[in-house]
Amino acid sequence: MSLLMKLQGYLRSLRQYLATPKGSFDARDYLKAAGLMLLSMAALAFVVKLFLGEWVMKGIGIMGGTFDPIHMGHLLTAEYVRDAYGLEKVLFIPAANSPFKLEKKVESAEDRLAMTRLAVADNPHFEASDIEMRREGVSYTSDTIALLRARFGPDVPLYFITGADAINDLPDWHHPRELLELCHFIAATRQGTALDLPKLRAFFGALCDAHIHELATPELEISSTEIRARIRQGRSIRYMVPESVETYIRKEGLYRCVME
Ligand code: DND
Repeated sequence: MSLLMKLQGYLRSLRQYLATPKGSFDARDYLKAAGLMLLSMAALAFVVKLFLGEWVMKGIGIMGGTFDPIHMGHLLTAEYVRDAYGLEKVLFIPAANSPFKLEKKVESAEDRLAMTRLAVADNPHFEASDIEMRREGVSYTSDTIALLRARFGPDVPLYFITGADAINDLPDWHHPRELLELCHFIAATRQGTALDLPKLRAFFGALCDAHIHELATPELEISSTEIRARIRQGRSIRYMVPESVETYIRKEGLYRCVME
């Protein structure tokens, strides 16, 4: 029996159900009516996915960083991008061993993750992820994005958020082409930083314009380096980091003796 005939059968049953005094309605009719309802719901879901797919599938932002410590500049940029791109959420991923900072002395991965968790706690769209903390070795972004792509599936757009200064070095990252094929990059442009498009186009070709996007974000000239220096000098870091992060830094005595 064709699908159309089955559907006509179900419709007949439904009409019959509505027209029949309820006492004479038997179990098979109820089953048919339930089947019809399920079929209608499946058809509706299919139509929504087909026509509203782009709208339904909101993107996921990924803010990777050493976060030593995380500060208001990171948070403001992430929120600005989230709002501009209508992202469902932004994952903050502290790097266990940041590829370009392997020689650098940084606070422990646990402390940086704890500060990241505190910093994002009051934003329902933000989430701290320990995905890089659970891996041994260098925290290559290409490995992280491959894992996230597998977790979220092929259709959900992934947006890696980064400062424009960092994105100009993208050709030097681990497996840069594979990485850029798997996700989009949002380059948050700040004062004094601009995308080096000729360099990026020469390296990535058409993928550059398709997957690298520039977004002018408000400038908050804060850096983790400055925050660490101010802590060593006994100066205030209020309003540079969330209050909860400052409390954690003071409580754990971070950055007091870490020399640059
Ligand atoms: P950083 O060490 O620069 O992080 O690392 C950024 C991300 O790039 C991490 O996920 C790294 O694993 C990844 N990376 C870098 C190099 C090579 C590879 C991967 C590879 O796979 O080969 P920071 O904590 O210093 O900064 C985090 C982000 O915040 C950066 O994108 C930075 O540009 C940005 N930022 C600001 N944005 C707005 N306002 C401010 C900012 N200060 C830093 N004031």
